[in-house]
Amino acid sequence: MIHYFLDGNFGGRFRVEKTTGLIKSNSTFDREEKEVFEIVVKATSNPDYIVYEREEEQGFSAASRSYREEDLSLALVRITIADVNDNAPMFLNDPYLAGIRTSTQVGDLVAAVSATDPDVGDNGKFEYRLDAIRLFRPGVPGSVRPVPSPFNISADGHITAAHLMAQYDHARFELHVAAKELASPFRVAKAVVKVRFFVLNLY
Ligand SMILES: [Ca+2]
Ligand SMILES: [Ca+2]
Repeated sequence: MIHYFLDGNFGGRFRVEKTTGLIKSNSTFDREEKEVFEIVVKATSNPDYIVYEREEEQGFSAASRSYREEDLSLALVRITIADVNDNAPMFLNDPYLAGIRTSTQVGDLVAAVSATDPDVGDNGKFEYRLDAIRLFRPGVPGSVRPVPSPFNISADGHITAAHLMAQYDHARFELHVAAKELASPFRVAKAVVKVRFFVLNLY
């Protein structure tokens, strides 16, 4: 009869069934915390085999310290934690402040926003969009939504002018930008970009 033991406990995240050799988990996992685990399983006819716990040491994992390739009673098992989409995108700044000139042309860069999502693959992908644009005119209470949109946002978060900006001189804008996940549950991160015109110093 063969008995199986984890050679080293490695934080107790896994256990092996002594008689079947099935490896089971003792805990929950988060790929963003640790993606790959290596454990060593010992097969022996000794039901009272004594396991010595090993810790990570000097850059060698506990598994690499107990595993010896020439010992055929030992198996090195590499366990990769699959990703779940458990992180929302996040903007690196909020709010963003941008200054433009009345001479700004169509296509000129106004601001660059950036978000991150630590998940991998589709779980880490998102798209930028402009949710709302508010235009504040000097001397006019409140704000209006300019139509058509005076700005565009690109796939890499670059906000560019879609109109000549001279018509908005002395006004200011608030752009509500979003980064929306491309995978379920499609979380949305939001940030505000405040756009003002540079004041020219005339001497
Ligand atoms: Ca995500
Ligand atoms: Ca994840």
